[in-house]
Amino acid sequence: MTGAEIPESHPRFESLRTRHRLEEGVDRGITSRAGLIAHGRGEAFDYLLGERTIESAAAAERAAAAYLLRADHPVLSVNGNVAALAPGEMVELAEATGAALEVNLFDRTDERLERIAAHLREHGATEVLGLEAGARLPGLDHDRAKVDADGIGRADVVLVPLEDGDRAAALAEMGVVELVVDLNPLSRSARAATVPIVDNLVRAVPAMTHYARELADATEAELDDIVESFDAEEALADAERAIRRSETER
Ligand code: PTJ
Repeated sequence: MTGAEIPESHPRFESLRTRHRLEEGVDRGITSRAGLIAHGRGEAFDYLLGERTIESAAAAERAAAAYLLRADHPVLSVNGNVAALAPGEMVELAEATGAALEVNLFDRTDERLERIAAHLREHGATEVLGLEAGARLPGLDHDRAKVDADGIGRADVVLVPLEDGDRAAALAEMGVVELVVDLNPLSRSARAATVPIVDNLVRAVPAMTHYARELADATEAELDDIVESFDAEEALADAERAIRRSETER
């Protein structure tokens, strides 16, 4: 059965459709093959969470939106999985928060960078950073350290969905506010984050856009309140409890 043929009545319709988007991403040279493996890991956690946004994740999404709205130079980082799963949704979040979009790859090739940038433009992006990687994250070897000097290189707040642990730690050490979407609450990325969002990217990005629009007219003081009342450790502990207690029968 191909993705196009999955009937909507199928009990695992959403999950299968999401998988199919990643397969297409690999076929189009956007997603790496390792991205499929990473997705499988994410799926397992999502299954245990009941494939829903738990309350603490919704609070994290609202805090992330507030951080993005308060920022001077917010950047949304896009890798091969994000580009396949939520290209239009990332463009909408960028518009709702005034953030820049930067393609930033773990497994960096010029071909994939360009394909992802073109894919984002097809989904409405006007400017895509990351092709000129004039800055480096300290303490990382090889190409994984490369970032855009006008993007992550000078950002004060960065959204990094599905990031690898080393780079998440390097960004955290630079003092950047890091908003991490990762279904694994035990991952080093989630633990390095200022705001760990333990939710599926396909739910988390539209949710952040929703909160950003809702908070568009909020005062600085209101945004500060939201940011200050968010507790990252508690959010991680809550997600871990929800996964361990999982009683979902499917
Ligand atoms: O496109 P590239 O080259 O930048 O590579 C991207 C991947 C994702 C392959 C790369 O960053 C990688 O290897 O990541 P990891 O170290 O496997 O981490 C991915 C994390 O994302 C894991 O903790 C997964 O549980 C989680 N994850 C996978 N799919 C989703 C997810 N979290 C949220 N939503 C998802 N859909």
